[in-house]
Amino acid sequence: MKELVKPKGVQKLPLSPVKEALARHENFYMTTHVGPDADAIGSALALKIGLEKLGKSVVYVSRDGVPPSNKFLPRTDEVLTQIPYDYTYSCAVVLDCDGTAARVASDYGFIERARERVLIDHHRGSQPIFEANWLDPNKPATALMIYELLCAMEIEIDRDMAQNLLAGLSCDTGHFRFGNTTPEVLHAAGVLVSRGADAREIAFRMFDERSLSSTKLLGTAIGKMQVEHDGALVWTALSQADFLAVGTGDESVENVVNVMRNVSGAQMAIIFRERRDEDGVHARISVRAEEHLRADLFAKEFGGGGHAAAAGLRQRGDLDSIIHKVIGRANAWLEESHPPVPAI
Ligand SMILES: [Mn+2]
Repeated sequence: MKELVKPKGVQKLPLSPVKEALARHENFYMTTHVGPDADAIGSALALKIGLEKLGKSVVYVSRDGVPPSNKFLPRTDEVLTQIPYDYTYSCAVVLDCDGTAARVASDYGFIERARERVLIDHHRGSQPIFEANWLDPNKPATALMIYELLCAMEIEIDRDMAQNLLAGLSCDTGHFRFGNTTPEVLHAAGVLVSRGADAREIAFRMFDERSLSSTKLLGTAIGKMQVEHDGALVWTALSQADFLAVGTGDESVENVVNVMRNVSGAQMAIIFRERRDEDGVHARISVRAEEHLRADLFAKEFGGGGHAAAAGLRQRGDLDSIIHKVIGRANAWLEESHPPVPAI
């Protein structure tokens, strides 16, 4: 497979080798990326159900389990955190990640010892490292690739598969709001709804539902919001005391920064979350920005990373001095020009 590796790092490969590999084997070991989202889980469960319809056996292992907001998806009880000790398989299937040991939510030995390995992914930079690879960075979601694969394999999509695939499409397109909401995605979504997928339930469970304590925390965050740079920079900070006052952990504020990003005129939004652990105090910082502002490069200056529109970083020390440093840099950042987002 080595001759397929192009130096530029972006791969687009056809689906037929993957289709043929899936047809060749009867027993599969499947896994997805660490910290799985609905695209990973939905894609894996839909393909698992589809292969089982052909009489094949599939074990899907995700070491990190299923996040609470995705537990409503059908058949998530079939997601295992470890492989059953007596399970044997000939083919390993890795979905929605680059298939490297650092990214998969599985002991790598279980992938290495398969006779043949299959990789299906839409992330930029993924390389064809397995025997059969279908890589396409132009696809907005792995769920769209699985939908196309199931159609190509002429496997009927039932309600459980449809719900899992629609959740995957919804996850990676921000419920059909991001720029990657292509005609193909909307067409697939239409077919999936016609097979019984419930778009209302997916929108509510994955995007709108919020616990009472998290809703209170949103109020605190918005109440403390600061605006600088003629409204281009919006930021807020939540202290450990703010979290304790509403009784919630910091995982429930991920969407607060998106609310700030939606303020008219805001080009960059930043949230600081103070955490205390055995090593002392640190802040987790999330950045959202217009793509030309390269949130990823901003975060990188502080040892973080991410995407052009969404990135994160961590800083040790006292919250006020971290805010001073990061907001000071953000004000200057808005004045500077940045390298364009690399094209696919
Ligand atoms: Mn994905």
